[in-house]
Amino acid sequence: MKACFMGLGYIGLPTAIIAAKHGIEITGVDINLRVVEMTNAGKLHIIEPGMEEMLREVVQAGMLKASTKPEVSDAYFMVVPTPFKGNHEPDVSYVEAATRAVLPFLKEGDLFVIESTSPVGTTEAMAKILFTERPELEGRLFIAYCPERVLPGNVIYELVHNDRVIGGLNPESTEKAMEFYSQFVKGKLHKTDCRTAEMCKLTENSSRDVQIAFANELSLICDKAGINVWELIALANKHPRVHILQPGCGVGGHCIAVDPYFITADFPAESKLIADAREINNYKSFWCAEKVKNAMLEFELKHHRKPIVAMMGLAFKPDIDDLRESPSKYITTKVMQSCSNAEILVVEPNVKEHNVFKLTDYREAYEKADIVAFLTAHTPFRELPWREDKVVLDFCGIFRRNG
Ligand code: SAJ
Repeated sequence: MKACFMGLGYIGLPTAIIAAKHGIEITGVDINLRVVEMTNAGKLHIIEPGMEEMLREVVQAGMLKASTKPEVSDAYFMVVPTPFKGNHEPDVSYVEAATRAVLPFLKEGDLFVIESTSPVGTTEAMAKILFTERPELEGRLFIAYCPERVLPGNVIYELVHNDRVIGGLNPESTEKAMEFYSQFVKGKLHKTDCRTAEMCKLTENSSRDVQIAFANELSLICDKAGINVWELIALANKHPRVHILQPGCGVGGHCIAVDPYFITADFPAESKLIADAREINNYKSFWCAEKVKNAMLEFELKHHRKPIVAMMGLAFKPDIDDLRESPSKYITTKVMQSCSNAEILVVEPNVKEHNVFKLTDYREAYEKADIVAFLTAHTPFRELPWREDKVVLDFCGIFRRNG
């Protein structure tokens, strides 16, 4: 069987690699030439533990090749980004472009699957495009939506072991997509229709966003009330039916900070809680930036000199190199913009070089700084000793003390 993966990003590439390892001949398509060249050279352009060896194996075995153009296959997978526009309206133009790119290659009996997170109705909309452009294929293609659920950093395990929801345009399409995924997914495959599958993905990430917003709201309350929020949550979670998540410096990434808008944009009157959670999580980043700026002012008043500040972490969550939609990056930028003459040391141990930020080693920055703001809870930061002589703003619970 041949399959074509449109998009070799954080999800498309690992899925293509795992499918190739299970005997499916893969063409991986990306518009970025560097990604194509690196993939063909067996080099992973993302950080994902264990994935590079697997990539090398499937490339050497001739089971995966990357290209900037699709090839005739039996199944086509749209795994491209779905960002939002300035007004938080979802932007499905990449899904549409990928759909149009595979259009000329489609033949009777082919499977067409969208994995990209998409607003409700996208699969039907893409089916309409396919059948308008290729009317002879109407009723002769299998079209389905199957969202991914993997957690970056644990992709090899989760791609295979997580349950998947598969929603076809019709029951025959669902069955055909189930057949494909059953080749490499060990988790359960759950059948539904495409609208429910689309909404299911948005629901999963909105649910997490709402729960994190609750933790972040608690952190704001505790800061005012003089209560250690980490201790509070640990104690409340001793209740058998309470499972509060951890506060942080906001919610980042390209999923949880984005997907809820796909619901609020289409159903604004009905999604008040989801919209509020987004606002709370965004506000938390603003609040953290203000905290750092205030600490800098206080330091200057007390010591009659400008402080050296360490901004610890740029990635959107611990132990990854992904800076997309990162609250830490937003906070660092805000602080640098409003305190342009202060010495600000930017730390991100998972990135070697950055085109905007000059990066400093985390130990050196911690040693040198008067004010240390922990933004991302990277594991190496946890080895650092607590220092009474510094102002430590522990936004992500490195020492489990309030910032
Ligand atoms: N965060 C907190 N407190 C927490 C947990 C997370 O502040 O207790 C923050 C993180 O620091 C990060 C953000 O939330 O900034 C998102 O991180 P995450 O680990 O919750 O999720 P992602 O974005 O890496 O992956 C999510 C996952 N979805 C759910 O857990 C419901 C993953 O399973 C999805 O596949 C992925 O989105 C996706 O691609 O949609």
